[in-house]
Amino acid sequence: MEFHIITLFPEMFESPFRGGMIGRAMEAGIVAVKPHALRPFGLGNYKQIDDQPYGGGSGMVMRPEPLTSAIEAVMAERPKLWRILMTPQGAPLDQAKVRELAKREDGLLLIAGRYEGVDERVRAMVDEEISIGDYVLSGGELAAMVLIEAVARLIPGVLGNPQSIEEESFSAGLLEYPQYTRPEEFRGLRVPEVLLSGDHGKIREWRAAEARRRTGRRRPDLIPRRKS
Ligand code: 6GU
Repeated sequence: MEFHIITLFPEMFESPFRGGMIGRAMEAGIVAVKPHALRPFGLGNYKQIDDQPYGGGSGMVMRPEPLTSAIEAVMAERPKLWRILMTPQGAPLDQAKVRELAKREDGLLLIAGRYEGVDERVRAMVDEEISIGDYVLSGGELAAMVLIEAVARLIPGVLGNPQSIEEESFSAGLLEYPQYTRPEEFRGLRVPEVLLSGDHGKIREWRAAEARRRTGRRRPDLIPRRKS
């Protein structure tokens, strides 16, 4: 699957994906990350990208022409890319959305805007808008990388062990249960006895109960609502 990114900072996308499982998937040809520099599409001798907001106010706004030209140039090569504007005003990225995007085999085109904003008319040029959370980043680049990382690991062949994905969706929407590895006792803290018991039914029950308890304490907003 191809991830294209339109960005003022294409070099940001080089090192983060080199190592790890995504790096390996890139070498294997399963995943490709293709940044496209926005600057050459800028206007005039100075390759201007942004300008002052109509109506006044602080901060600069990205002009529609360079973004539109860049989107059209990439789409001319890959007409089926699903276009996503990365913006704090977009729909929040969650695992359900990540799963949905992982099915878009024709690839994604992520447009990294700057925080102060892009001209409203650019919205007509994209298929959807996505945010990675309720906090401020100066640009959409890191948000695009988060999205790529989350989506790429769901693509068949990227993750070493496909069962870990099934377990993630099995625990659908809840936080993970507590995990332990060796040693059995560390600084007086013991691994729960049930995990050493070899009773797989009991272990499954314990993990499900712990996942629910932990989610209720830490993230009550994630507990599925009862239909009344
Ligand atoms: Cl997608 N962009 C920016 N600039 N800030 C964000 C974001 C995106 N998601 C959360 N904060």
